[in-house]
Amino acid sequence: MSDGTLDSLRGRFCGRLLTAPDDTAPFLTDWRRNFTGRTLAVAQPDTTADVAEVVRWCAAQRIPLVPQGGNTGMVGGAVPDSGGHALVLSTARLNRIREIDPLNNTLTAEAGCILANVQQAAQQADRLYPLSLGAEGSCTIGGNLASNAGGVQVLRYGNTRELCLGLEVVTPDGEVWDGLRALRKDNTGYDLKQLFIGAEGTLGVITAATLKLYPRPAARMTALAAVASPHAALRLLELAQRRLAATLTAFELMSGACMALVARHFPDCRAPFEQDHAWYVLLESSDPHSEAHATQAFGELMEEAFEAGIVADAAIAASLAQSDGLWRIRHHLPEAQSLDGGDNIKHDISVPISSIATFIERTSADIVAAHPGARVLAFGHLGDGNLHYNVSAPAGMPQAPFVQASGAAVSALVYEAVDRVRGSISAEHGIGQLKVEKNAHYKSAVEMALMQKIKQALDPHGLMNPGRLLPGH
Ligand code: FAD
Ligand code: 2HG
Ligand code: ZN
Repeated sequence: MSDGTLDSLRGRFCGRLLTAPDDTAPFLTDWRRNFTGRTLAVAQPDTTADVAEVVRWCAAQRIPLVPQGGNTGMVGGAVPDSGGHALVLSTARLNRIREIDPLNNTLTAEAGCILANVQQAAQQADRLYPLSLGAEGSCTIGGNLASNAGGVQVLRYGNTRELCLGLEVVTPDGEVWDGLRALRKDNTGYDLKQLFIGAEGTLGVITAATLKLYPRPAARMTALAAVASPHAALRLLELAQRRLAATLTAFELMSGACMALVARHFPDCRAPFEQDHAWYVLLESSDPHSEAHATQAFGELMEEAFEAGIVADAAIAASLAQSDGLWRIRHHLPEAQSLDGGDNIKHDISVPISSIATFIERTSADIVAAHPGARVLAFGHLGDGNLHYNVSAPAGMPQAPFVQASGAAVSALVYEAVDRVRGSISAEHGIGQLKVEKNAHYKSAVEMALMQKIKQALDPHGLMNPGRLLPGH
């Protein structure tokens, strides 16, 4: 591609166009440092009209386009391949909150808005935008939607898919679809927004979204509970759901090995218990009534859990600061893993909640038998049946040679176990470039063919994030 051709783009849109290697470098490697690509340029449009201009230019020149938000994705979906022919479209400058309607409980934000800023804007309007995850200080609304992000409150509020009422999208031929409806009921045909949510940028560029807001809870209760096993954690989940009903907003599982790993790399993030335990649950309720009501309901739950022998020890946060302290342990887990000798073998899986405990028991035994010394780091969103079932190199060994030698065999073992219980090989992180083959292997031929037909209909030239999500594009 000659500079002259890029100049034709430069002259037509008002955003920023980065071409110097130092400027484009941060956009070319993913968060886990597994994938590094090359690019023609990074375009940072300011408006939806400018996004459309870039997409039309790419369509005319047959140039592949890779949408990128905060680049915090776990599957390499937001970085280009090594060919250097693709243009990266960064949404960083599409960062305006267009409207908040407290009575309708909706907020309309542009795709590049950082999730934490949207949460804050909702809070300033005395509302809650409930999507919450460890990367919320860097990830964007567009990236959340394109990957249908989950996070720690899915149990109560659903995935990003359930939090979206309307979308604005630039289609692969550069048309703008204004689907920014703020309606909770709309039965007028195919629900097109759902096609773009979770499509990982393969069907178009999301430029704005109308999101659901909720009343802010009157009180929040957080506790860290020590339990003997995942079976005990499931008993606690059942009890918590019975006692707290819809006020139970988070239920996270962490193994003792995970807790020790975080404490090793972040010494101020440790469980407030005198002794170590095999498993931990971080649970939270969000009560609509009052502090007193929340304290009583939560206290009674923990009392029953102790009396039934489900919980061995527990720390209930007495202040917002203590609650944040408990969450800090949980949210430092992804970083602690990468500080532990490099990126490990990750499996973001979901299985029926009822089979989780047996799954962990059997699969961990199989892994250790086949790969002596391998360290299973199991944690995740137990209330959603979503485990981060990660496997690290034996203690003292760097991750890279272990992943290279054993990664494929370990993953095959895990995914076969997932498949046996009709689980999913990607619960919330998506497919990106990491799991394209695995996804095609485990999905039925009929399902893959339907997805290919949709891709072909919307993006016949295969220019939108090619090689991601679907094979052969
Ligand atoms: P990016 O990484 O930039 O992009 C992700 C995908 O979306 C790519 O395929 C990209 O091409 C596409 N895309 C981005 N913007 C657009 C757009 N405007 N239009 C079309 N396509 C677009 N995920 C969870 O689900 N739950 C978690 O609990 C969770 N925790 C995390 C914790 C940490 C510390 C980190 C680093 C990541 C975590 N993630 C989690 C992974 C990640 O999915 C989320 O961080 C987030 O949803 C990605 O948003 P992003 O803006 O960074 O997207
Ligand atoms: C989380 O829940 C993220 O913290 C990342 O989804 C999980 O590091 C991981 O595997
Ligand atoms: Zn997660």
